[in-house]
Amino acid sequence: MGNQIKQLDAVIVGAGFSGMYMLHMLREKGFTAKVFEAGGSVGGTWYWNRYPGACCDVPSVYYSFTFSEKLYKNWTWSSKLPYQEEILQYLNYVADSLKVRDGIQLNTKVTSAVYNEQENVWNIKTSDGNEVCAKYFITAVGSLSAANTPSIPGMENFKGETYHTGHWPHEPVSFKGKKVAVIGTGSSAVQTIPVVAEEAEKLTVFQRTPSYVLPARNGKYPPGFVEDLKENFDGLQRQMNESPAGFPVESRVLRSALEDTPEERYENYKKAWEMGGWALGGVYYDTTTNDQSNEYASEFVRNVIRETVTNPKTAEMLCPTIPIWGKRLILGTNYYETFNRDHVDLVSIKETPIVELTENGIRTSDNFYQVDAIIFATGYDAMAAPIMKLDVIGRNGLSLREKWQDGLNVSTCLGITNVGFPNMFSVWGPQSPVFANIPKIIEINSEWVMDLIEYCRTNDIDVVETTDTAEAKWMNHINSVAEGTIFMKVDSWYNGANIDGMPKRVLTYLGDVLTYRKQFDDIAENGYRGFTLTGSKPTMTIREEMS
Ligand code: N01
Repeated sequence: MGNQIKQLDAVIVGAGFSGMYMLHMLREKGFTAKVFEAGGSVGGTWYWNRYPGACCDVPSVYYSFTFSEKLYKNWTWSSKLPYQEEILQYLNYVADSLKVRDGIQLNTKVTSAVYNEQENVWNIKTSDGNEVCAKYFITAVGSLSAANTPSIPGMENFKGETYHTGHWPHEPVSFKGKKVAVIGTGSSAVQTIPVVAEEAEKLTVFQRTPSYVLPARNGKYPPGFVEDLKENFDGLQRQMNESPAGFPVESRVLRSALEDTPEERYENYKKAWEMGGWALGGVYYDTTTNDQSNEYASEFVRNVIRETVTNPKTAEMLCPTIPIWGKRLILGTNYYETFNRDHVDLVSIKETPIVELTENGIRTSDNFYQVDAIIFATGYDAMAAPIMKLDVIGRNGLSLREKWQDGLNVSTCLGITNVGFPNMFSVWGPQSPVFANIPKIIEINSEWVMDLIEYCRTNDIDVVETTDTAEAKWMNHINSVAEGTIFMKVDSWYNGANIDGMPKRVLTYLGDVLTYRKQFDDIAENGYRGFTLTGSKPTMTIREEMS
C-alpha cells in the first residue's frame, strides 16, 4: 500500500438518505469515513429526479428519518405527498442537522473498488484521479438510479431537446410554445404529463403499456395531525415498526372480494377511490392473490377511465389489460383528465411501434410526429445496475458484474452482502423490499450494518463475509416468496424484464418489511449466523446456519 493512499475505516458511495445516515452513524461511533457523491449536492434520487411534477407517493410524515426525535420534530412538511423540491430541502436539512457535509466529496464518481486480500482493504479509485483505501466499502447508490434510455434507430439524428426524467437538468427547462413527446407511462410519466401539458403547445404521449393510476388526492394534513404525531413520537415509531410496509396504509377489508355482491364491491371501491392514495389497492385482502378478485378491482378502474376520458377511443387505449398491482400502482393528479385537453394526444406504440427518430420527430409504423423535445420517462435498469456500474472486484479478482452475469443472475444475502465480497455492504441493494417505505428500509439496513461493524471492532474481527449456505438460503427464500405471484407475471422493474431483451428474474424482495426485519434480528441475535467472521486475535468463527 503506497504512503500517499489515505486509509479510512469506511468509504460510502452516494449521499442520499442511505449515505448520509451511514456516514452520521459511523462518525458518531468514532470511525473514519467518507462519502463520494457523483452529484453536485446531497439528495441522491431527489437530486436527480427533478422533472416537472416529481413527487413522492408515501405520506411525508412517514417518508422521513425517524431514528432521531429531534431531527423529526424540527422539520414540518407542507403537504401529504411531498414534491421533489421539498424532499431535497429536507435532505439538505438532514445534512446540516447531522453535520455531515464535510465528510462528503461531491461531483466525484467511484470508478472502481478492488478488494486487496493481503491487506484486507478495499482500494477505491475516484473520477478525480485519486485513490483511497478503506476496511469497509458501503454502497448507498439507490436501486432506481441507473436510467434506462431505449435505443431507437436514428436517435443520433434528432436535433431537438432530449431529457430523461431520472437525470433532469438543473437549469430551468421551458416547454412553452413547443411540441413535446413523452415516451413511457409509468410513475414518472404520470406525474410529469399533466404538468408539461400546462405549458407545451402540443403534447403527444407514446404509450406501450397503460398503467392503473389511482387519485393521489394530495393536500394539507388536517389541523393538529402532524402536531399529534410529533407529540406521540414513540407511538409513531411503533406504528411504523409494526406496519408490513414500514408505514401505516389505510385499513383493509378483511374478506375476499368474492364474498361481496357487485353492489357492495362497487360501493367499497368507490369509497376507496374517493379517499385516494393507496386505499383501493387494499379494499379486499385477495386483490393480488385471486384472479377474479383482481379482475373486479381492475374493471372498476377501467370504468372510471371510461367515465373520465371523453374520447372513447383514447379511453380504451388508456384502459390497462394487465392485472392491477402487477406493476407498481401509481398515484396521479389529473392524469386521465389531461387526455381531454385538445392539445394532448395518445399514441399506442404497442399497436404502431416507433420505428425511428428523425431530425425533427418520431416516426411510428403508421405516422410521423414532429416534435421539438422528447422526454424519456422510460424508467430504470433497477436494483443491480447501479452497483455493477461501480466496477467492484472482490476476492480472487472476481468482479461483481461477472458473478451476477451482467445482471442476469443476481445473488445476494439479505440484499446487502455477497459471498466473495468481504467487508462490503449495500444499503437498499438488489433483493431488498420494494413494497415498503424506503427510508424505513434504509434505517433497518444501515443500523444493522453499523451494529455489525461495531461488533467486529469489539471482537477484533478483520473480515466479515456471508457464506454460500446463507446466500443460497436467502435466494431460496426470495424465490419462494416471488413464485407464482402476480408480480412475476407482468414485465416490470420488479423483475428486470422492463429492460428490452432481459428475462424476468427475482431482483427484489417481494415479502413484507416485518418478515425482512426479523431475518436481520435473528442473524444478529445468533452471533451473526450465516457469516464468517475472521479475526486476528480469536480463531475463525464460521456460522453456517440461517433461519
Ligand atoms: O419507470 P417505469 P418510472 N419503448 O419503469 C416505458 C419510482 N418512482 O421512472 O410498461 C417504449 O415504471 C414503460 O413501458 P412498459 C417508482 O418506484 C416513484 O416511471 O415497459 N416505452 C413504462 O411505461 C416507480 O415504479 C415515484 O411497456 C418504454 C415507462 O417507460 C419507479 O420509480 C415517482 C420502453 C417506464 O415506467 C420507476 O418509475 C417516479 C421502450 N423501449 C418514480 N422502455 C413516486 O414516488 C420502457 N418504456 C411517485
